[in-house]
Amino acid sequence: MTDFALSSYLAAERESVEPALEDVVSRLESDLPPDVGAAIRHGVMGGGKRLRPILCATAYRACSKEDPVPVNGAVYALAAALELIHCYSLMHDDLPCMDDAELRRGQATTHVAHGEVATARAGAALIPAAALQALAAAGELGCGSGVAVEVARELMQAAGAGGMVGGQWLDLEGEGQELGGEQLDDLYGGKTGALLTASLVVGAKAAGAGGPVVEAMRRYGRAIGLAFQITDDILDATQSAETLGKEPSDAVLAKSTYVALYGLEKARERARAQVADAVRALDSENVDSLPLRALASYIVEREA
Ligand code: GRG
Repeated sequence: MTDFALSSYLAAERESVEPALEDVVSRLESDLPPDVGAAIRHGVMGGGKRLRPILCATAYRACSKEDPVPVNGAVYALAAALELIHCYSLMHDDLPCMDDAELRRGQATTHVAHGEVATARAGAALIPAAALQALAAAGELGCGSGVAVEVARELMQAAGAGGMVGGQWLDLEGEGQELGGEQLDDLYGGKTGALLTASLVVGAKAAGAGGPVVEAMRRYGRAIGLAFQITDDILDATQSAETLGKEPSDAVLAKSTYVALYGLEKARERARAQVADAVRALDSENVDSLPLRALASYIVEREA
């Protein structure tokens, strides 16, 4: 859609995200029992696309009123908070009492490598760590205390029962059942969409964006969140565990998916329609960001 060099952008962004994550993980390791620290390192530093922190940092830059946007490492400290929640969710999602998965990001899942007890504790420790990380980083970015609290609240609301945790409940309850389209949209909006949306809203709020721009970023986030999960369903149905670096598949877990409900081609169409809506959301508030436009397309074109 544009000649924006997204793969170099993503690689450079990942290089900025990793040290921010390393910083939090080493602090947590020094504060927590060694087995919990080791499980946190495994679950957080073991790869991944780092999409949520990249979206957060990108939204921050897109919404900043400063020109040029000052280079400030605290943006990645803020962005890291999103990845801490994401990583905890993957660690807990893989536990035997949930998806019982052994492979994630191309390696043994955290409980396989470090045991269920350490993994449960590590995941739990990451939730308050993420809230504190968001508050501290917002302060470092120069946000006033009101904005810093809003940023942390946005993150915790998205992570909670009205967002990701609620979506996961629906997901677990729906195993073995045939869910309808609306139910699947609710499930995906919570399980996957809430944190992706929060990534954008947190970045926008920390940059001082006003209400209409924040709402445009929320709409963009919801749209790419749904497009992301539909694409996940398509990849799950069409790629091997080796390519995806994770198993078991949705079919093995008897989950309802967009592919099962609508078929591959309709699922692809629906994902593309969400990308178009995401771009319309940017246009509606003149958010002029090549990376956000390119990221929306990447969400549906990615191969893993
Ligand atoms: C106790 C009910 C209950 C919930 C706890 C476990 C949990 C909270 C939530 C699970 C949420 C979850 C696993 C959602 C899936 C989101 C998703 C599509 C993950 C894959 O994201 P990618 O592709 O992964 O960005 P990488 O590895 O690239 O970071």
